[in-house]
Amino acid sequence: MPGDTAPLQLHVPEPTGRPGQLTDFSFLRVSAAGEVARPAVDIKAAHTGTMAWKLIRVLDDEGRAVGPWVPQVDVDHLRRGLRAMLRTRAFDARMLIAQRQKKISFYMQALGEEAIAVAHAQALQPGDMNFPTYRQQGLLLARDDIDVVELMCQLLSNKRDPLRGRQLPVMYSYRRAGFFSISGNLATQFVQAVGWAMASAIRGDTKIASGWIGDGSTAEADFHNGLTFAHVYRAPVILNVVNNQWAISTFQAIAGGEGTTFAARGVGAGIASLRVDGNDFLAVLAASRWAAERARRNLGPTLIEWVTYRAGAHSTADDPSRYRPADDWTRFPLGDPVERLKQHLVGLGAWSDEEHAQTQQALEAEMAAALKEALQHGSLQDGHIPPLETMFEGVYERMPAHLQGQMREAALQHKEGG
Ligand SMILES: Cc1ncc(C[n+]2csc(CCOP(=O)(O)OP(=O)(O)O)c2C)c(N)n1
Ligand SMILES: [Mg+2]
Repeated sequence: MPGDTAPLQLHVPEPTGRPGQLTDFSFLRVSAAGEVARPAVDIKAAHTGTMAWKLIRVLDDEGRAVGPWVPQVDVDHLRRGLRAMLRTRAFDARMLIAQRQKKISFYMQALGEEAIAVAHAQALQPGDMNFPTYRQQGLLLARDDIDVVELMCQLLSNKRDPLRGRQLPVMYSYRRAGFFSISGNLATQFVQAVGWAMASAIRGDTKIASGWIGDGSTAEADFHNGLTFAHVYRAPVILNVVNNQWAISTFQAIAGGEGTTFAARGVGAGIASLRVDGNDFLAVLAASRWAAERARRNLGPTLIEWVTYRAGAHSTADDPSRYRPADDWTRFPLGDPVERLKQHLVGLGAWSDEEHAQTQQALEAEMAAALKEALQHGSLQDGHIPPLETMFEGVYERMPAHLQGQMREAALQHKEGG
């Protein structure tokens, strides 16, 4: 062995900021608004290689919409989008308080990431199916036909919980809203979305699927398996990677975002891929529409890396001040999606500070009233939960004998236990 060879060593990526040390965000590789070309939807996957390293942005620092990705959208549509983002934020804020008051056991916010789900929802059509994670509540809160009282009853696991306490809080299920039951097993969303999309094509249907995954969860094998099937069969699916920089306390570089981008993973798998400013409502809308059109026209899957920042804690069981600067979000170069769309609409003369404040107030009142109503149906605290039998029901059309036996035994023990 030559004497001058240094011992081997591994590289362990570290975040560029830690508590007490400001983050260097230059790793984000931010492009200027309007800089990235908008290719035809039938572009070959391999030709999206350079785009996967850039960042598609529409809104500039003054809130003007610039460049080839400016979507055709009327102002009312954008006003609805802003309101839906504020609604999502108000819902989250109220539920966070409810958890701190011990009314619900657990909660997860989407703070700072609202534009992604809300604008994406606007790009899909009735009958399309999302396979979301726990941070896409914006897909539901963007809709007028989803009752927030019912969402709260799910969080409370009470008598009006439509899922009868059989899912963790936040793991909603709304087939009619194109919102597949949330799976706690992360990355399964990708294989399920691709499979659903393939089934839609096999049936000769016109519906497309949209799968969701976080930066951290791309390290799961399901991510790669999903990509292979999507590529090979040109499945009509949108593959969303929400890169919010963190997977609980783990920085995105640990999942492989340091030497390459998550969008570049898609190109490597033969899938047309975009890297998009996820805090730019107009860019999210435009890129989502582009991907949806590709899927609908049998041009195949699109992977989109949405670059954003998880502004809040991972969940109510997490304390991010232990592993990142407390004010990190306020220094994030892509800003706050609500403030950016607001600035754009104010610039168009279609929104104002007064309307903003009034909307916020009205939404806070809506959430407070909804929680009051939801609590009337009970909570974990007062024991007004679905009956024990519901734990065993709903799996088989006719309950097998062994489950009937277990159900009787559980009922007996429950009675004896008081
Ligand atoms: C297969 C699997 N492994 C681990 C977990 C535990 N877990 C829950 S959330 C989470 C972090 C996920 O981070 P990311 O994918 O970046 O999504 P984010 O929470 O940032 O939205 C982990 C490891 C899980 N739910 N499923
Ligand atoms: Mg993450």
